[in-house]
Amino acid sequence: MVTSGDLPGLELPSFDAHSDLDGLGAVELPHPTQDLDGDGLLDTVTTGTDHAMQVWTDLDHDGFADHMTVVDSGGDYSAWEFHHNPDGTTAWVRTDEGHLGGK
Ligand SMILES: [Ca+2]
Ligand SMILES: [Ca+2]
Repeated sequence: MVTSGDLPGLELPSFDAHSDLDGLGAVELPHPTQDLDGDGLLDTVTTGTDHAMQVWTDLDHDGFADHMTVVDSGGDYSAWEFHHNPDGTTAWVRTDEGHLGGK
């Protein structure tokens, strides 16, 4: 089990479901610890605080996160994708947001 305190070299800012990732830029995932899609290659790092948990996934294994999902302790969530624009710029784009069911 990996906690946020056990991620050497990974200094990701802490986000909640209402954070705006504008200007964040590429997020390096040098040491993925989980295999989210089950292809046998580690691709995902989970970080978090008492208030929110972030799941960063590097789907194409280039060492940089392509997706981020954040769920805060109140059940609100948002999902982001890292886009490479034709003009060479990059941006995080929110693809989903909402509230998890349950309590
Ligand atoms: Ca994988
Ligand atoms: Ca990637």
